[in-house]
Amino acid sequence: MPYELSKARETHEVRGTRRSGVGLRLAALATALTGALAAGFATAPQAAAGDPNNCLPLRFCLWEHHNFDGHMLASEQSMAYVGAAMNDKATSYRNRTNYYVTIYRDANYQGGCLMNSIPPSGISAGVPTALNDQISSFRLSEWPIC
Ligand SMILES: [Ca+2]
Repeated sequence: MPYELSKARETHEVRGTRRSGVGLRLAALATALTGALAAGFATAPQAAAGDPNNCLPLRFCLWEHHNFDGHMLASEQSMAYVGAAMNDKATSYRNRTNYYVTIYRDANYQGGCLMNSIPPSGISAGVPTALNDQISSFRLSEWPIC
């Protein structure tokens, strides 16, 4: 395919203003491909799923699935409720804040700590089974709470 496209381009250049039917069709195809790629990049969170660097500096991030995949939630502050899209779904996390992050089983920091407070730079591609799909709230603090 790359060969045919470049060949069509050469033909176009040689013929000047005249374009062959094949050249037009290839040009249309190239345009369609470019559009498809642009659309792919427009939905970057999906296209780049699985990359822990989707979590930007100074944020604590939760992902729906193992290996930083699926829906991602990012926050620079405590959340008394992670929201319906992430409630009881988080499986991997990354802490890029400068704070400890304590994760709780229930909303409003209730239900007990699910594990020791996560230190700055803490990261997990998959929490232990007992913690999986449990997190409902998390709190940032200067010192570990649990
Ligand atoms: Ca929960």
